[in-house]
Amino acid sequence: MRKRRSSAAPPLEEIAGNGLLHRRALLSGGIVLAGAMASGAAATQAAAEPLKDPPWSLQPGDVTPVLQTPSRFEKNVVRILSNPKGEPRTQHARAPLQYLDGTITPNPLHFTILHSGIPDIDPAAHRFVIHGMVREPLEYTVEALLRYPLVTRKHFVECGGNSAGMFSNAPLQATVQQLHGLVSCAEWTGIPLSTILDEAGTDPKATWMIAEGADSLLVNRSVPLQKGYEDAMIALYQNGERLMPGNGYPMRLLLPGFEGNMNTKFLRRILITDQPAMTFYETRNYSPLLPDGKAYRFYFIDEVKSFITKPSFGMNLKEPGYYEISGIAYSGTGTITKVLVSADGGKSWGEAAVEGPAAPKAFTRFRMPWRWDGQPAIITSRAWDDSGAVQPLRADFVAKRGETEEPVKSPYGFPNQHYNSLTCWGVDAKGQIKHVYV
Ligand SMILES: Nc1nc2c(c(=O)[nH]1)N[C@H]1C(S)=C(S)[C@@H](COP(=O)(O)O)O[C@H]1N2
Ligand SMILES: [Mo]
Repeated sequence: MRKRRSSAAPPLEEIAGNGLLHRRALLSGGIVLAGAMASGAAATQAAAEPLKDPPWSLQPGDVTPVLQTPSRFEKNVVRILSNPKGEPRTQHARAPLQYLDGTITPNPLHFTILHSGIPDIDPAAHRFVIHGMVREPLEYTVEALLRYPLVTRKHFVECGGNSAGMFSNAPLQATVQQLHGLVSCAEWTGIPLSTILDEAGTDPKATWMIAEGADSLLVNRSVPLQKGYEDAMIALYQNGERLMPGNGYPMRLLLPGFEGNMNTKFLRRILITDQPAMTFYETRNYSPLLPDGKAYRFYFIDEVKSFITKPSFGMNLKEPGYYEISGIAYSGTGTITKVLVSADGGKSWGEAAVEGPAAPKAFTRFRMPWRWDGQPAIITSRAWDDSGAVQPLRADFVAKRGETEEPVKSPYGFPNQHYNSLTCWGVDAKGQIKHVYV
């Protein structure tokens, strides 16, 4: 252990079982935490003559490309495809959330679900139409839309089928990416949909809008018109650049907090009506099942949820000592206000540091200092939002929503949807991490 340089440094106060430390330790500067680290886990003593020149310091580097890609040493930070051989069907690409930090998913790594591939849309030829119960049906080019006043907001998109493997009655030994990789968060820029609704003039009797994409299945969903006036957006930019082709280029509907499938990509039509359309994707694929055999008719909101990304399944703790537990929390009903972390499987909890300011309906990063003593531990997280919603414990969640024998392998969808209960990582005495239920 290194000697503390400051006697004024606050003590590493343990606030919950199995070595969870007060989040204050994260703010106290490196010194306190360095004191908590086992030697070798972090910095080591520098040699008297440090830094020999490695090969890359001895000659000029590569020529600058017009488009940057990540270092070749990060080549495992890629998405996992559900159709790696290019099978032509619904294609899922899962985001490697356990290798990312912060709250933004880089565009090449944003998850995608494509029910009929990525259409190669020429923005100059694309048209968007709003019609139905409106004063005046209107047609827009992309160029015209780009001249409207734009807004920028950070929001997550999550497939209703994300975390479907968590319905399995035995914990699947799988990574964060495999279990929870159908969610991502980006800074979206676009036109508030209310601007377009006002311009077309919706009929006071209208209550729904049917959004339709320009891909070959013409994927469509019914959305309450009220959402269009609240915070819906026609998104044109994703993290500062035009949308990725797989995320809806040249424009998509963004419905903050509503399940991914409703966020129509390649948006080409909004039909204003006074009833839902009962489309394929809202009657068959995205109707969560209940244990009594009934199903939710509409289940729009991705509810409050969190999971630990680091450390997690697939990573091992090298030795006892200091670790930062870190993860993401988000909620379709508001802004994350609190995340509790446990290292003893939920017997005791400590409040994590929440990186702020937290944005509504967006990823919020939480961090928790932890001193692992080398004994078995179970780490997990639980989130709260400003609407008062709290992430349900697994027993309560399963009682209400059920679990399945084995996750059903269906090319069409998921055994069930909208899992938002806890994820628990069991650390054994060797530092190996398993997925466990408590
Ligand atoms: N036109 C169209 N919109 C679509 C889809 C699609 O295949 N076509 N997939 C939907 C599904 S199932 C989800 S979960 C989200 C995923 O958004 P992302 O691919 O940008 O992450 O887009 C939705 N919008
Ligand atoms: Mo989805």
